[in-house]
Amino acid sequence: MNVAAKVLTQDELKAMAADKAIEYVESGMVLGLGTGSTAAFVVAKLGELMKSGKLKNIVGVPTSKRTAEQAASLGIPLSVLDDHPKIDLAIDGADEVDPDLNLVKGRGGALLREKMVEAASSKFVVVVDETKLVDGLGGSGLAMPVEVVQFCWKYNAERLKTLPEVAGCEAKLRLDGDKPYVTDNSNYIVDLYFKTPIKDARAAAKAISSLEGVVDHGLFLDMATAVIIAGTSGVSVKTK
Ligand code: ABF
Repeated sequence: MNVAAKVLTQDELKAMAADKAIEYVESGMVLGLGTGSTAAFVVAKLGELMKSGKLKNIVGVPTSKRTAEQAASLGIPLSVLDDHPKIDLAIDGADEVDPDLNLVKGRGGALLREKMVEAASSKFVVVVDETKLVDGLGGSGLAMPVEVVQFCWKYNAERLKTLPEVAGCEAKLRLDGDKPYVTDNSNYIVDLYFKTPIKDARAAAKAISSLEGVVDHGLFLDMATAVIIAGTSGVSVKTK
């Protein structure tokens, strides 16, 4: 009898990626804890393994208030970069992954803390399902976030739009209902939308960062050590 292959849900794929990522974790590590639905599977798995005693003496450095709450509810000891400036391993999701393992992150709104924690990590492992793979960053047509100070955000949105490095993009203030979305750092997010992939992500990152009032952006270039991709045909790991 022919048994049709089971179609996996996106959540099942995310859980598969998380299971693989947790293999990188060793007792005694300081761990950067990501944000988002895929990272939440990693935190849940970590909580289980710590509860069963298979992993011990882990300290987690969360990348958002949301993740801090989840980790605390699972009894994972938490810290901050001020007390643990060197992180052994960070595991987090992403919104887009290009063939060189450069990323767009921050659609979940936690880009600044994610970038700070992941930049301080010796290893940064990214967990995604295969829908996140793109040929070029910005290519999904979905948001590439820029965290800006609240002060004169419109002025900054206009300036972002006119940067030649991101020519042709649209810039929209992220909303939470009918109010501006406010990040954990009390800033706003201006989402950039591209019709075609960003030609030179490095130049775009530099130009965006050069604007006063921009706090950070969702281009995470040359940061990932490995990307774990869960797809219908299984889990694969890409490294540089
Ligand atoms: C975080 O969560 C973000 O950088 C990214 O925006 C998002 C991905 O979320 P999900 O795993 O829910 O798709 O990692």
